[in-house]
Amino acid sequence: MQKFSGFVPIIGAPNAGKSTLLNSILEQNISIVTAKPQTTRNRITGIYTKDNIQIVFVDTPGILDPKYKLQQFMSREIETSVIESDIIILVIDISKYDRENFASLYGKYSKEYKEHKLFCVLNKIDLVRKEQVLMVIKDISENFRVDEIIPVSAFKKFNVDELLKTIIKYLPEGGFYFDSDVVTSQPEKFFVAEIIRQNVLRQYKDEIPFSVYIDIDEFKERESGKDYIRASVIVERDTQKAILIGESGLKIKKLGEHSRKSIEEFLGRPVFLELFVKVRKDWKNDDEFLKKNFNKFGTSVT
Ligand SMILES: Nc1nc2c(ncn2[C@@H]2O[C@H](COP(=O)(O)OP(=O)(O)OP(=O)(O)O)[C@@H](O)[C@H]2O)c(=O)[nH]1
Ligand SMILES: [Mg+2]
Repeated sequence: MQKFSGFVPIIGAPNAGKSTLLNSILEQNISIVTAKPQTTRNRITGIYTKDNIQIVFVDTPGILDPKYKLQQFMSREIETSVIESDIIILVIDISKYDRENFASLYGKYSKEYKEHKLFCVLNKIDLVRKEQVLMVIKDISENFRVDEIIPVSAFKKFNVDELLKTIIKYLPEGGFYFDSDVVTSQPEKFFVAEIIRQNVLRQYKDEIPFSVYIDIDEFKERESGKDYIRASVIVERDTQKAILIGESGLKIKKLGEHSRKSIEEFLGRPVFLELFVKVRKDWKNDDEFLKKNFNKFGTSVT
């Protein structure tokens, strides 16, 4: 049978709902989601395969002006995923639609990537009235050239099927990039680190979550007994270390318990998780640290 396949990066402002959209399309929690902006740091592949169709979605970090080195690395993740794509999905939070902001995102991706198809996905339509949806569709179609405008609610899984059908219509002919049963190209280790980071984002307030890097020092699968996972929770300053640990170690204990449960759910088997808090001064601006660690778990798409 003739096959169709393509690379489809999902880009957009922080908090627009890109990761929620990926999870909703795949009906699996591949990419972590939180209420905080700048949740996603790496590009994350989510592979949809059905019959003769394969779509390699790539979730990306929210687009912003890099203020520190980590954000420069994050921005590069977006560029890399866009270069070799077939259709770019630009996700907009419709409840925050603003023509000027849209124009600057659009400008970048319509000029540099002329040969790509550009879809505009208006997300979070559950938060606005129908008139607002129609108004935004009108505004975008009158002022910009995009190939498709599709309103969805990634959270409520509304109209996501329609998006999928439309993507399929545009897919070029070509063989599969991955085996049919593969859902992602990241290794288990990556997800384990991300699950711990998601729990940090949810449990701690303010700047702590953004200063955390999770390193998996050991991941031993054991035939008999639980898998053993040792992870470092790396922060930038001693004061953050103290906050993370909490009085009498109560906070880190809670983080460990919650993370263990989510990891067990994800892996489908019991694990023994040990967390160690470490300080690496100002790691978010540390080129050497970032080169060595960012993308260490191989989030490359091919
Ligand atoms: N009401 C509503 N909320 C949504 C929808 N989609 C996502 N959200 C919420 O928006 C917040 C951000 O969602 P994410 O999927 O993490 O957003 P993102 O674009 O991946 O964010 P970054 O990774 O930080 O760039 C979360 O609290 C989601 O639950 C939607 O369709 N409707
Ligand atoms: Mg995200």
